[in-house]
Amino acid sequence: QTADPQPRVPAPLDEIKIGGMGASRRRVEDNRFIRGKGNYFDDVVLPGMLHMEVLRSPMAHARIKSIDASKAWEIPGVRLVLTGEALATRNLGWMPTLSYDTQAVLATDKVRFQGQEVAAVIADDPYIAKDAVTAIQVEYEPLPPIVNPEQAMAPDAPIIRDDKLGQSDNVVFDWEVGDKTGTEEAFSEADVVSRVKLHYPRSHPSPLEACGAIADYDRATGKLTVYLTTQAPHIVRAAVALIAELPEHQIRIISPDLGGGFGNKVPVYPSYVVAIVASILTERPVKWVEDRTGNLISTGFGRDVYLDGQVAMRKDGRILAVKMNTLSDHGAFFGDAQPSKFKIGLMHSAFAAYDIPYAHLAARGVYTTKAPGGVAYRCSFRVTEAMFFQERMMQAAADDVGIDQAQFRKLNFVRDDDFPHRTPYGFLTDSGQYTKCLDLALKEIDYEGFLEEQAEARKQGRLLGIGISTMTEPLGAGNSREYDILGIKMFDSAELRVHMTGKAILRTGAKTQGQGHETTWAQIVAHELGLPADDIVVEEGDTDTAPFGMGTYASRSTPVAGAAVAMAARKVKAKARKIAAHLLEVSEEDVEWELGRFYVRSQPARGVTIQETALAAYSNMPDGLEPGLEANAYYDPPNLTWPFAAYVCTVEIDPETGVWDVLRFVAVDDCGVRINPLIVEGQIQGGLTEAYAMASMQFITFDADGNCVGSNFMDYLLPTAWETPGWELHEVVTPCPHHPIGAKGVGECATVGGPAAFVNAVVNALSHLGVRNVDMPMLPDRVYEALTTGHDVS
Ligand code: MCN
Ligand code: CUN
Repeated sequence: QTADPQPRVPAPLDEIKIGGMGASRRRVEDNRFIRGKGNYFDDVVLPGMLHMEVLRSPMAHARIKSIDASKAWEIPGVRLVLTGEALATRNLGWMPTLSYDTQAVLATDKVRFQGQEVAAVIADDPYIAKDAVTAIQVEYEPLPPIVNPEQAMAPDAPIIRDDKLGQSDNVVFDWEVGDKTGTEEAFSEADVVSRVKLHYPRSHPSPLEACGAIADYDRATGKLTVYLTTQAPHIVRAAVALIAELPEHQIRIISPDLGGGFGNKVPVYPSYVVAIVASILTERPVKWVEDRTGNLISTGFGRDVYLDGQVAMRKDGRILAVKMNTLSDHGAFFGDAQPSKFKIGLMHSAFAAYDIPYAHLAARGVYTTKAPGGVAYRCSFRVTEAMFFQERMMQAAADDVGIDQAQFRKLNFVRDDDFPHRTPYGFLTDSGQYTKCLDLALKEIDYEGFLEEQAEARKQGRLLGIGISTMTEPLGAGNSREYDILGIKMFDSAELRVHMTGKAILRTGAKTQGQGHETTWAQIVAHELGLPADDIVVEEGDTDTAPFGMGTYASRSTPVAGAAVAMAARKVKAKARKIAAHLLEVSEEDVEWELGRFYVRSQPARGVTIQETALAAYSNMPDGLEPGLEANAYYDPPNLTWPFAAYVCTVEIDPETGVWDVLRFVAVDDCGVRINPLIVEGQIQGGLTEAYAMASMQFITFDADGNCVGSNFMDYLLPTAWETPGWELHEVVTPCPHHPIGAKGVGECATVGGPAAFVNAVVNALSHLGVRNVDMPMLPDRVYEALTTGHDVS
């Protein structure tokens, strides 16, 4: 006879098994994507839907003398033809951009870039609409095109924005930041000054799904519903309310599954506005699907910035100061999507990883007759340019002062015990282990071994090179003291509702485009509450149901919305604890928590699961406590997050052709605590592939007439699995000190830090020939020119 068995204390939940923090959970959204069951906007078919096609300008710069649409009206099936003049009578000829400029919706006075929207036809089917736009006759009087900043600033340059009162040149802004006097003084005391001139070419995010909209205005209810390819649905709702003067509660923006965004789906494009107007006028749903060329020639591009940079050093290699002069080409309308306060985005985040006393940045932006947009392409508000320039300047400086490039970086890194650290341009970084990351990358690539191999190879006329790129970048805009877009502060939100059976729905103000939020947000809730991640459905992108948030770009989702998810879950947990105390008949102070379960401190076997508290929230709540188990959180982060990356790349160049091959690429990323390591690695692999694309093959150029070269995927190249090198990924974890779960953003790190590693490697392979720069994209003919002449190629 044995005594009654003691009630057994249940084994604690295994966080990884329930899909919590750190679980490499497979992406739940892929269940539908790989079965062809995604719900993209183009899959939406509404009864009575009409189709819109846009007429684009064939010229870069021309006065519009007349538009004759009579032939288009005559085509059977055409329901509406819209021109800028028709919009202007409704006060919709122009719209605001995200950078406090204006942009023509449909051109009236002039066209200002090739591909600009001039008119639109709405018809019964897309083919009629396409035919009908070609029947619109526009008489243009050509004006001189302006395809680079030099032309824009020439004294006799035509003024592109003659629509703007008081605009007497083509300058968009002159902006500066940093300590000019201190920087000048430091330069005067320097032993060595290193100088480079670089261009970061115009490139394009080119998501596989181009942009589009279905606008559906219901006259009976007054409600406007728009299915839209947007990364920021609430910003669009606010913009539509302001532009079209519609009441906000009558506007519903639905951003369905997106086939990639990469920044291309942040701006509000003219055709969106035209589709909305067309639906209001026809009282029918109107669908507009952008084609590939339209996407490449008219929507948000990336970069197009020239740099003249200098580094002042002591001869022992310590950097005393840096100077950056940037000249950026914004196209015809200043449409950068970026925080209001900063004219050239976060370019001044450069050199944040290095302990440098003084820095100064002078930035000038100019108008040209090229497409507007700017900042897009996995850039975090021009951090991509900042880090590229920084790491190219670092390599040139190391060479000029005669110190090994790895050693030179370590010499100037902010030390681990030096946080919080004020960067030379005034940001506050808070954590990092820079030397540890770089050392790991150097060890993995066998740095010393490669240098020996390189020296040996040079004797045989082979060209081997090694390039390093290290950087900390600001991700997760941002705290409302400094960050807003058009005055709206950049906080974000989450709303968590736990049903009575312990299943839950989570909504946030972010909007996934492929990053896997449906998977990772559920993991944060699983971590906080012990609910299995599979029991939590995540919904984003519908402004009628999602809490207000600023959307997904600048890798801000994890730093801001992800933090809101944790905070909402914590509020739910606090309420569940009260219910648990009631169920366990003890006071709240005596209730302890382990993952998924509350128990009585003195009697661990007496407990209730989170699911049991959920049921009680609807069936057995304590007196005086509101029923239900849900919470929302608006999160205003105290600071940006500062992930770090050390990328090391080795290449071999074929001296006969200039073709360069990546031998190895080692990436060490520190993005703090990783919610889902599998997704993080996917983000880094994708980002490195885009970095490789820009370094090797991508650029949007213009001929002397302003024609866009790169308007299709024959000219604008996307790397396939065939060209793409293999990536060797490693990690270091320095938790973010202020984020509720210690995570930092990661979505853009590899695209931001990657390009310089490739260029530094190619330049390093040619350095003994006297080459100090080859501008991107490093096409074989450019590399060949550099290696045969020993000159820089830009
Ligand atoms: N994550 C994680 N642990 C961390 C950080 C992030 O598990 N410490 C996960 C997140 O939960 C999320 C993903 O990694 O599932 C990316 O998170 P984050 O760094 O917060 O970036 P965002 O979600 O805000 O995504 C934006 C970023 C940007 S700005 C561009 S551009 C870009 C990018 O993401 N566009 C993409 N990656 C993309 N990936 C795909 N597939 N498609 C795009 O359009
Ligand atoms: Cu700038 S590309 Mo991402 O920030 O959407």
